[in-house]
Amino acid sequence: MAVNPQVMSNLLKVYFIMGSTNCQHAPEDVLRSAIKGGINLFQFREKGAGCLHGDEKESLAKRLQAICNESNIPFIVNDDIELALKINADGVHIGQEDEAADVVRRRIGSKILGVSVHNMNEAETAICQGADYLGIGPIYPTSTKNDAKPVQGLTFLKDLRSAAAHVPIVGIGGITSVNAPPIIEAGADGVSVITAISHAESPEESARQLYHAVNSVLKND
Ligand code: 3NM
Repeated sequence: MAVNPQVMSNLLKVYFIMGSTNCQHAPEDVLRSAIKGGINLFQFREKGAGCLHGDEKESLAKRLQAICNESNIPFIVNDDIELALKINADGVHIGQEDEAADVVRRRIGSKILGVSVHNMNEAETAICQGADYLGIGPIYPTSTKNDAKPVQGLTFLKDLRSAAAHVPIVGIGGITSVNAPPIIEAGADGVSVITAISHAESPEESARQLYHAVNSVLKND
């Protein structure tokens, strides 16, 4: 663990994830709009049919990183540890198919490390190996990730929160401002979304609605 858990939990409130294939407009414009609406954390996830590679991928990453830097939004890179190190990103997010979390932790030093987990075993291992936060999903049906696991609803999230009171947790998969509140009530610190913001007519307004949906529950705690 490299980041104070309370600080990490606050960063997870509205966690926007995006790559060029998720956008209907210029990614830079979508990200700027989302930041205006109040996102707390950003992940660059360049995946799917037609995604960028090599220099083009790096160039887009740097442009989006610069936009995040202007607003003090930490910039996380999905999977690509080399890229994260090369451009000095603030952190990386990995899945179970990637390098083990302890190996990644040694490579990235004190950068933020997020790990996707689907059961208690994976969660315990990720925490022991140095994860700063855990991603849990898909909570609801999603068509954004081709190889998403079966929808898991809120059961695992609730069990994990009971077992680990202070571990920073974020839900993912099919989340909108309408269906976000039960995820926070179940114990997540925040929600990560792709489509709800990247495909919105106004990413700014969508991010704002997500922010209010999450905070309305947190305030009642
Ligand atoms: N990971 P949307 S679901 C990137 O279950 C990702 O681990 C998932 O996109 C997981 O907000 C998912 O458009 C896609 O549903 C999230």
